[in-house]
Amino acid sequence: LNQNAYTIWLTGLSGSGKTTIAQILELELHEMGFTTMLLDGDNVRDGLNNNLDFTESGRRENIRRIAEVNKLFNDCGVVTINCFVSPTNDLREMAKSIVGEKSFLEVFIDTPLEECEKRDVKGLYAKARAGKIPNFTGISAPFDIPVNANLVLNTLNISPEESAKELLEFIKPKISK
Ligand code: GGZ
Repeated sequence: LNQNAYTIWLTGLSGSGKTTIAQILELELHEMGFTTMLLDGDNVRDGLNNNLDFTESGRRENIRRIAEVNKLFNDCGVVTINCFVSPTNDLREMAKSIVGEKSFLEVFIDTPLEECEKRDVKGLYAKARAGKIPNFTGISAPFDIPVNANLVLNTLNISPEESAKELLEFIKPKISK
């Protein structure tokens, strides 16, 4: 494989745009000939991690297993793109130490809570406000501002395409052999 295996780790609130940006990035990487694996709630929390909840310990185990999966993919040369809320610096640091610091790129998708709540694509914020979803990040569970992000993408005034482009330019020199 003509690529350096890296773990690209997108952190941010529900509805911040992680998956949208990741999907565009993945297409662009494919066009450039990279082999990638995109991991998000849809293919991880519904399968491998379908016995985990959103309590602190549930999230910790979620992120631990995901990080171990990243390590496996990276070990066979695949660039991984992750879209997980991973709400605390502690969880992100755990993921980084499992994957290995040298191959971990933390990207903060910095969309303010007000904007995510305004979008409310899946109606989850409304449900969380109504008390129907316990431990909802940003409403009834914490989200720490990342202190160790390698890149911060502010999505308020730029499109997902532009964010993906910025991310691509940032990672290209690192993942290209
Ligand atoms: C946060 C929740 C919750 C709670 C369900 N808190 O917008 P989404 O729907 O697709 O992204 C959110 C996803 C978060 O799962 P993660 O595995 O990324 O979380 S963590 O890293 O904290 O383990 C949201 C949905 O699951 N969801 N309940 N209580 N997000």
